[in-house]
Amino acid sequence: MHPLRVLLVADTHLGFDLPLRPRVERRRRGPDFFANFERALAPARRGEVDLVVHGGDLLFRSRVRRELVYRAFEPLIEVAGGGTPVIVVPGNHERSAIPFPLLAAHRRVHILDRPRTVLLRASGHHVAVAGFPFQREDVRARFPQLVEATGWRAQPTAIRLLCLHQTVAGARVGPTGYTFRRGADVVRGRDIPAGFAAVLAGHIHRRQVLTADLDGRPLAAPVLYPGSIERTSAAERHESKGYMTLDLHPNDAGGRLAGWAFHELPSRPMIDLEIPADELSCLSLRRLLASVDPDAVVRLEVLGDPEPRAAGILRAESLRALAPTTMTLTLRRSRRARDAS
Ligand SMILES: [Mn+2]
Repeated sequence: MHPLRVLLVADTHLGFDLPLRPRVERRRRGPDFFANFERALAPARRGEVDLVVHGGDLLFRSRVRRELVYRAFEPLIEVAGGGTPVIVVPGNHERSAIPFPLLAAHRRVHILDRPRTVLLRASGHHVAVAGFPFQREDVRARFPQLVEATGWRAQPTAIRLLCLHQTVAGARVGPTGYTFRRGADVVRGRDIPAGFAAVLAGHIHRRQVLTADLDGRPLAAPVLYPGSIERTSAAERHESKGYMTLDLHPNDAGGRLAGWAFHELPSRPMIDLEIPADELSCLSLRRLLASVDPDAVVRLEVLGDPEPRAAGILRAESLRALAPTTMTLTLRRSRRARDAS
């Protein structure tokens, strides 16, 4: 029998840098997020996967205009319409924004809007997908009861998946690899019960797979974070971005993860540039900006206080004129300059 192939995407943050009526014409990052979401779903549109799981944070924040919500759900609804079931874990950004009436019409889109277990038949397999929406309060203490509240144990299914939008202990983020350990918002590895083939998770933007708890003991099931599909902050600047596919085999213990792959998506380089205030001129700045990838997302920091006559160069419209039109440039005032102002 074929393995069950699952496509896992998360933290798409749609709507990021996508103003409805932009005041100025400059390159925005919003379309990059939509483009990568489409790229991530392409295998599902081609019928190459049996199930799609969105691990949460579909949208970039919880209060968004209705048009954006529809645009964000549309690709998922199309995938479901093509015959592939879709599971969505509500993340911290969309619990209140999900258009339930719209989705209710699609019997293949399932939202884990409360602790529950969805039973599916996909590629000949009986699959149980358990999960619950993002929990802000004390998930560490409540995790075991939340998992039990899904009702997963009542399902003697040969492939079981647990879907979350939470931090699991041992997850690492940031350029220096900060590791989450003991907070009230951090799930203990040992609290993941035996009986699942894998834990499919969103919330952590760096892609990773956890297989052991903080003491090095093997987890009852591997925890897979595909990470975000584009960089949402400078802390992610060195990370590759993408989505995952998983192959699962049935057995009498809830199934087994036979293999997984990370599929990298294109993402624009994120670059920090510095210029000393006393070297600031149109010419020097143009040269500096021309020295890096014109497609980059650049943060420019001016070290020190520019002279009044040079300060005009840092006005938004002047910066736009000096940077390549393909660049996204933001100004980051140095601490020294801020303290002085
Ligand atoms: Mn997120």
